[in-house]
Amino acid sequence: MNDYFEHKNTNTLFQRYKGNPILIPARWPYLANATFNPGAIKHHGESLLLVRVENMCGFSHLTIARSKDGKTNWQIEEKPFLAPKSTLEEEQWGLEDPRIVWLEDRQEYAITYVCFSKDGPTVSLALTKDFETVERQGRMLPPEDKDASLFPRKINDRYVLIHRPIIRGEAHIWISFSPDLKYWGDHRILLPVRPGWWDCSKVGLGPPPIETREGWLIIYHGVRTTASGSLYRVGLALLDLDEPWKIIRRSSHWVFGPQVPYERVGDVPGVTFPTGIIVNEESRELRMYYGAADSNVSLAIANIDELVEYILNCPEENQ
Ligand code: BMA
Repeated sequence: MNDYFEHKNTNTLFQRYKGNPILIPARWPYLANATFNPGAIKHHGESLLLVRVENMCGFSHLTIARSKDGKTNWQIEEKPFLAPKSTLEEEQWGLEDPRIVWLEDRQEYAITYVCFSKDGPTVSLALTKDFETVERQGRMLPPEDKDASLFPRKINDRYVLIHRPIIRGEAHIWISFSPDLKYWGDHRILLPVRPGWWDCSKVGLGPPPIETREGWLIIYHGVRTTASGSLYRVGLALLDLDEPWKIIRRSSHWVFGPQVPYERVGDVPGVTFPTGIIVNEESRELRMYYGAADSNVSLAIANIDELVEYILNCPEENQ
């Protein structure tokens, strides 16, 4: 707690793209109330976003948008890629907030997304090789669970999942392990909420973990409930490469949060909710795609080495 007056300005780590918001419901090819919280991945040289689209019944589905430069000229598909199936109990109230990783060992993409129904939110897994056909694998863990992503590779021969169950009303980030993507165990709390801090009410993983030489870089959202609603801001953590349940550092400051009108005005004001990243290994540019105010998709850009340097300089005791 000795860095209340830290001098480095954390507000400059991410730069908002000048053309924000990049995707809005008014430009959708079909009627939509909100377009937000997208999964992101490079596919055939293009940036692919799997966007959460809320329809006018208040239920969400997931639709693909592609762009050559990742910023402009988004080609939005006319039909959802993943829409709730009437025969699946867990999908009755819609599909939300996908995260995407490329699983090298299986040569396919894994999409973890939230299924909503009267049972509460749960995380389901779908696999695709081409973003044309998709195979649902069902629920990964019981409700209530959200904000989940696989790591992009096995660690010590096990798949690893970060997720956010709510247990006894507490919303901490957990980590779990599986030999086969089906049976999960070795569950433990990874990043707890910090009473009193900006991330005191809830925390949840943002985009998938990013492998760096120094550790797995984690971008997460932290929530504080205020008199006029919830504020969703963004923090960083760094996990040990081989033992990812060990936290090397956790930022004491938030590094990104609602500031500009398209983040402060919308269906849920005061929300910045990152769910997708695309990293350019050569230029070191990290593009963070996020939902703003539960209404639009926006983009913020950082340098990955600067993020790692920043987190390594955060004091150890804030874990
Ligand atoms: C969370 C999720 C997100 C949403 C956020 C802010 O609980 O449901 O989909 O963006 O709340 O409303």
